[in-house]
Amino acid sequence: MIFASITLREIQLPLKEPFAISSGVVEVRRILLLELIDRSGATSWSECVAGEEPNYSPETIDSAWYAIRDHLAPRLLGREFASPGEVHQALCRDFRGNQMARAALEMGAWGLKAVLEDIPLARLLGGTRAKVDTGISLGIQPSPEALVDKAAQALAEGYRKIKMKIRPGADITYLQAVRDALGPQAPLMADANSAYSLDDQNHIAQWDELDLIMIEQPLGWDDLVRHAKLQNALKTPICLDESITSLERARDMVALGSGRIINIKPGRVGGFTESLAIHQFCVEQDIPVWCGGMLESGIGRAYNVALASLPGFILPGDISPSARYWDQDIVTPAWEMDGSGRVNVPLDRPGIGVELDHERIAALTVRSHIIV
Ligand code: OSB
Ligand code: MG
Repeated sequence: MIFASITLREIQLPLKEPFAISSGVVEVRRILLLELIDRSGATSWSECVAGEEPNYSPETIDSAWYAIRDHLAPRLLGREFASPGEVHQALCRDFRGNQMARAALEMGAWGLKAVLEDIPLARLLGGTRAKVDTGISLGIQPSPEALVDKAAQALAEGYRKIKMKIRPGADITYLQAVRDALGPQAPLMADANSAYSLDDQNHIAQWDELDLIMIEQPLGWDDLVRHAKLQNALKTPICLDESITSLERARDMVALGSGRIINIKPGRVGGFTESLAIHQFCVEQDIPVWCGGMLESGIGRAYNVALASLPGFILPGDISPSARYWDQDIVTPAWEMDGSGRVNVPLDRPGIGVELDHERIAALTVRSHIIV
């Protein structure tokens, strides 16, 4: 592949309802889309998962826009790459951090490769599943009753895992209410997005009684040492999200005992090359893996669905259908989930497997920049 042009676009896509995590709320997703055009004319679109505020990781849509426009895209333009792995290397050389910015380009290169080879992206990655198990991520609700309603509805819709966002003051009473209402078999978990410290160890240890599948990222966003101490004192497995930014961090998690499960978000780790390496490592180490989400549009979702079709993704991913987030997605067909909580991997179509709604994308675009 030879990159002839790279276009950055920002779209603003309103969520159906605000999504609250411990560190902030989002109502309208500001999404950076990339369009990569090969010298042959073949085209691939990808999505940067960075949010508007640096409340999940240090990156934002604006830092990613700048990193891609001024530093990363110029490394790719006009050059020939034999594989997305070479693109990954070119983006990593003497370049610290900015995983989400790198991932948008690197994943776009995988999408382009799939188009050039005329095969589904999931096949190119080594996916083995035709359907992926799906979970829902519920934002923090105003009351335990409101959370119970949402969780009961999700279970009725077929979701295979129900993740509930928590924060100090909205944790055990909320989770207990859902456990009591949905029963001992309900597949429940909690995600704190780094809202606690080791001072809360005794409080968190009480959650063991809730029989959660896992507790996601209770402590610092880049911490491993304190998570190891906490995991040692807990029966419930800790799943790391924010702290796993590379294969090295995944190795450190295992070496230190900081957690027992990993949520892989390709955007958080710099793309698919790193995601595949982490997946391989986790399979070897018997670490269960699942695919996280970042409120992606239908474009980013396509990449997540493809990744989640790999064999090590044995837990349901945060890969809800389009209608959970948007009145209208920017792809056709929209992503759908069947009544038993599964999303089809589009194995009958080359590339990312969905068409773009170009008119809608144009209508939602607030800025664009083309680099040739
Ligand atoms: O921690 O997994 C997270 C959304 C924004 C920022 C962080 C997280 C999330 C989610 C959304 O949980 C999952 C989804 O896309 O459905
Ligand atoms: Mg998380």
